[in-house]
This record gives sequence, structure tokens and C-alpha cells, in this order.
Amino acid sequence: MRKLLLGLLMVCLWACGSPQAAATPTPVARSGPIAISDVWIRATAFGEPASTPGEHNSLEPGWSSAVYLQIDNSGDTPDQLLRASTDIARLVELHQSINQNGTGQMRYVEGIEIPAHSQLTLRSGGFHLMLVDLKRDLHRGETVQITLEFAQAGTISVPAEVR
Ligand SMILES: [Cu+2]
Repeated sequence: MRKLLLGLLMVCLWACGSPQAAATPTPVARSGPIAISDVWIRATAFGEPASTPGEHNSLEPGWSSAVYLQIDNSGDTPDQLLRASTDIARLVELHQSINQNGTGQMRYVEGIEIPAHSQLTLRSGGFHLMLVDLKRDLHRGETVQITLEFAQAGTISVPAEVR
């Protein structure tokens, strides 16, 4: 029985695991050694289930959502994501989700470092871009343009899929 449960768990881990665990996704944009892939935004449409505990709930007032993406740095020097912007929000902040005394919280960060020859995934429960004061609702399937600004690689504009 224990073996069967373990087997089921393994199947679930494989089937339910994040796609990021697989091969590096195809970049949607690059500048020098920095490549961006798998950019997506959490949908905000009303009536949808609340997001993961500790993460942003689209039903909360304030009209916020989060952007997740993967950054690959194939260069010999570190780079830093400094800022981001988009037409659909008044402000984009760089955030990090942290677990403080058992409760999920977020804090503002000045920049997100991507060390040389490494990849960093902005994901639920970790670093993310916070869209503050959305100008409209975000529906699954649409694409929104996000502009990223790096210390070394400069400005990179990427399409983000609303999921
Ligand atoms: Cu946040």
C-alpha cells in the first residue's frame, strides 16, 4: 500500500509539476546574455477562485496582480532587474514573498540580482513583479506587454500571457 501511494505521488509530481522543471523554455525576448521566457500574469477576472494563500487575491480591492517569468543570464557578469512598467497598471513594483512567523507576506525589493551563468524564476511564493493599481481587468488568454529594465542588458519588452 505504501508503495502504491508513493507511486501515485510520483505520478502526481510528474503530472502536476511546474513546466519550469522541464527543459528551459524558448525565450520570448533577449538582450545580450539576458534571455526572458515563460512570462505570465495572474488573471483578475471576477468570480474566479482566489489565488494561492499568501499570494495576491484578485478579489481584494486595489486591483493588483502579479507577473511571473524566467530570466536566464548566460553572461560572465551578474545583472540586475531594476524596474518594470506596463500600460495596464499605474505602477510595477519588484516584490519578494516571504514567510514570516508562519504568515505569507511580501516585501518591496530594490532590485533582483541574476548571477552570472544562472537562471532565476520569478514565481508564486518568491520574487515577482507586482502590478499596482490595474487600469482594467485581466482575462485569461490575452497578452499584455511588459517592459523590463536591467542594469546591464538595458530595456527588454516582453509579451506576457494572462493565465
Ligand atoms: Cu507582491
